[in-house]
Amino acid sequence: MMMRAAQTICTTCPYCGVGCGVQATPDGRGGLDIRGDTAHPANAGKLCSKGSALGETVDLDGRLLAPVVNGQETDWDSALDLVAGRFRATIDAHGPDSVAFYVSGQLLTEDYYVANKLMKGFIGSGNIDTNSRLCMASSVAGHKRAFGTDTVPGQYEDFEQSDVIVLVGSNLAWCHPVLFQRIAAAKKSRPGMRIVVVDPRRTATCDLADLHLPVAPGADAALFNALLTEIDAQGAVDRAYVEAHVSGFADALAAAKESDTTVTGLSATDLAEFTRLWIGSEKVVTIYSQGVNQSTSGTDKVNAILNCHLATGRIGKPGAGPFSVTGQPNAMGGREVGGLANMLACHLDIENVAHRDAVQGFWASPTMAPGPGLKAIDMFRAVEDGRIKALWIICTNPAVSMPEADRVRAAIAGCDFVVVSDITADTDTARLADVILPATGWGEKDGTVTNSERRISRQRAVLPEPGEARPDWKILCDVAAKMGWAEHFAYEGPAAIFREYAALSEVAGQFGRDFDISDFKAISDADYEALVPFVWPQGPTKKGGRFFADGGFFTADGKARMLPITPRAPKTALSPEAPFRFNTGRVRDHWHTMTRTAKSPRLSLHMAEPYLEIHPSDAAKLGLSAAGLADVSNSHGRAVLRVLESTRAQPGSVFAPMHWTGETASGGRIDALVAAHVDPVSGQPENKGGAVQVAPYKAAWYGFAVSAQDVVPRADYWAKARAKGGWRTELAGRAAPADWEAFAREFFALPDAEAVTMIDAGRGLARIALMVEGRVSAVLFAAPEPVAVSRGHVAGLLGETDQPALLAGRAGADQPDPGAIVCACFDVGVNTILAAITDQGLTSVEAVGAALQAGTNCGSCRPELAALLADAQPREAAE
Ligand SMILES: Nc1nc2c(c(=O)[nH]1)N[C@H]1C(S)=C(S)[C@@H](COP(=O)(O)OP(=O)(O)OC[C@H]3O[C@@H](n4cnc5c(=O)[nH]c(N)nc54)[C@H](O)[C@@H]3O)O[C@H]1N2
Ligand SMILES: Nc1nc2c(c(=O)[nH]1)N[C@H]1C(S)=C(S)[C@@H](COP(=O)(O)OP(=O)(O)OC[C@H]3O[C@@H](n4cnc5c(=O)[nH]c(N)nc54)[C@H](O)[C@@H]3O)O[C@H]1N2
Ligand code: SF4
Ligand SMILES: [Mo]
Repeated sequence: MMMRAAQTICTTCPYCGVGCGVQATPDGRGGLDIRGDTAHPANAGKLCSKGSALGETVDLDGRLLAPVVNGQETDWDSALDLVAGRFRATIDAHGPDSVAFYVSGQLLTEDYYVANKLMKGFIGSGNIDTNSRLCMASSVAGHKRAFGTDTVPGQYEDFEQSDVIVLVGSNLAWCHPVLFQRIAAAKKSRPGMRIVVVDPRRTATCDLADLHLPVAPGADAALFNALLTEIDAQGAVDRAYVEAHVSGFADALAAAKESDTTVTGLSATDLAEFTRLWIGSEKVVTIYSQGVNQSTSGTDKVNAILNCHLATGRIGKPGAGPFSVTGQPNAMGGREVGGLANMLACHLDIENVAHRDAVQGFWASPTMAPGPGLKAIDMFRAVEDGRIKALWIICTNPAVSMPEADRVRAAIAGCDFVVVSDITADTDTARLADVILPATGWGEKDGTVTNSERRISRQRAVLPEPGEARPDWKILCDVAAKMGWAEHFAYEGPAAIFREYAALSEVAGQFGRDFDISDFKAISDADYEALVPFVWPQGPTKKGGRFFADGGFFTADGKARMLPITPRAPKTALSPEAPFRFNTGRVRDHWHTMTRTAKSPRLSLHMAEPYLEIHPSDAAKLGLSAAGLADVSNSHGRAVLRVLESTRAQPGSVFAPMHWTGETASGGRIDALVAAHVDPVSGQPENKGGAVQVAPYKAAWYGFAVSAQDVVPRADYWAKARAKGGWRTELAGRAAPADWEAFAREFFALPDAEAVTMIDAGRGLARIALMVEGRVSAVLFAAPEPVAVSRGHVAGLLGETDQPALLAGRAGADQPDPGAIVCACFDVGVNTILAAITDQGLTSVEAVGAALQAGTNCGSCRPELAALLADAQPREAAE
């Protein structure tokens, strides 16, 4: 592969659906210098902590660089022959529905397009589904029920133009940080703007809110039914809009009036304030995310929200509309290109014979999926019971991220033939595969993605393709060719795929669908290379902009549908065996199963361990100790998590992040505890409404270790993360080792290192540093209680030569412990910030920035700085 010259390339961030533009310049050492692209409309130069740290995640450590068959590296030709041969043989023996693809909203549109074409048009099955089933399916279904298509009506600028923003089940401050900052900036310049957050937890997003509604888990539909009832009662219905453009108003209102508002658990005052704010402003945007979608009533929640916007005609207008924010960088692109089992490309319907025939004609394909395939949860059930005998998993890690993850892991392990395409050599899923295929990753591949506001941007390669890695579209086309369809998959590159896709959208346009990018059907390779971000549609009838201000819905009569909604509680009832509501989600600086963000020490410092957020009153009742461990269990599985007491949780509800895997912790795979109950319309699982038992984890000892080399932890409990110059590992065990020094030598695999020890066997205390060539190579602190050493200080000891200072556990008075890192860009810890607040009398986020630089680069930590200012309580370094 040719090395590209070290020039700056404009590309798009591979993390969240904000879709920020990034300028990347190779640093000559295999890494990248990263800046926000000031010309990109999504972010105008800003990046969050994850985007800013992209340069630290592109090294080749842990990368999969050659095809692997049964644990042995091999060449592409043999691997592809095997994959094509096994899929062909399985289809011949058992029919097209005996195989499946499980793909990802992190694929580029061009990858997605060929995966969908191969499965639906050539293999002839609908069995291609994606992790977007766990993410966007309820929003897709809600949109289709109301609008006739999966259309996001608004644009990001609506957030800045609105007077009231309601965030429902969205932790925007952590999950879409640049959008959050756009809102924060708008509120600063127009202080009259009002922000409402609807979330059972008091999240970082609440730090910007004028009103936080701690809604009972699952009760959002009841809340929006209450709003619809008030909209009617207060005469706020837009009669003209409803008359001209909406059907179903009367039934929807009648159902709303029947609905029991008390299930929301909200006070009458809070409810009245919410309806007053929402109804009182024409310019209201309701932003929603996984607190809405990931629910067994997710689609109903979506429609309850859409009902309110339709009844008031507040849709598709500047500063007004419902807005589903997408999770993954190409969640939206996957929806457009037909990546879900129940749709065709370009928003055409798989159930519609005319649509199917048109797509088949366009593809000139030998067959066509006769109808929808299996949705994610059902797909893995079919893997479990042997109906699916060959499975190809691309760009996703279902052994960690699927509900009932232990069961899914066992199903994959038991499948006759499993192929995994990934960039990472060791993932929980790749470990189960017969064949692992090396894909090129972000920074090495070319294509397009669509963000939450329908804006299509280019991802561009800036680094060489490493080892034998190939782009995902290419791997799919290679397999298609070996299965006998070479001429249908003979693309020279992503531009050719994009042209074909744009041409197919013209066909969709003829059926009156919204998705039309036919302006690009003859785009040249050079123009594709230079493509600037644009909002679809781009076709003969409409170019960019909003939808539905003047009606024009994609239903037979052109009217939107309001739906009667009857709220339902989460499917899993609480019980004496599982009395706590189990809520799950994300942290600020990690991305999903951490295959990339865990490479960055500074991203690993914000939250270094899997944890359980629990209200202090519950922790006290259960006898959990503040920095101890919790045993979390139910009939599906078990996890062991660090206790994080916080009044941000409601009593009776606990929260755990989804990021930790079998690679990063002993008991952090929290999806093992999530029941696979799905929304009946969308098939999306209820990741937020489970039930668990919580008990203290009885450890005889706790430890904290740092090491220059990676370790294979041998302890009952462990969780490891990158630190500067090495690794840090939290440990605990049921029985203390008899000989601490021997344990340390074995643990760190340093049998001959010089040991500096301070061991008090009677009290179970051990402090051991192992020196190699006079420098600290590993340090272990162990005690019968959670080890109270300064993590940052101990991690900083690696490479030190000064023995006496080694085992103090914290720095001297001249070097205060910075505490858990709050500002990842400038490495500023919580204790440093608190000290500056007290000593210098700082009162604003700006003042903290001026004093310490914290919060002045990416700004992702500004909500936390605001919270620290509001409530100057010291926090545990274990966070
Ligand atoms: N840092 C970071 N950012 C990310 C990601 C990441 O992994 N890390 N992933 C991306 C992806 S793919 C996605 S899908 C998005 C997700 O973005 P978000 O949806 O904002 O994130 P979550 O943390 O999953 O959940 C949001 C909130 O829903 C709340 N919630 C739980 N139950 C309910 C309920 O019944 N009602 C309401 N109203 N709220 C409830 C939770 O308490 C949580 O705070 O983030 C994207 N951005
Ligand atoms: N309990 C609970 N579970 C959840 C959620 C929750 O809120 N709670 N959220 C759900 C949601 S919304 C989502 S989106 C999912 C996400 O869950 P996953 O999709 O399983 O998580 P990722 O870690 O993003 O997996 C992406 C994989 O693709 C690899 N990869 C990265 N780039 C490339 C590439 O270019 N090509 C290929 N072939 N591979 C690549 C990465 O190494 C990684 O192994 O999790 C879901 N699971
Ligand atoms: S907000 Fe952050 S993670 Fe999301 S696209 Fe922008 S830089 Fe990337
Ligand atoms: Mo997602």
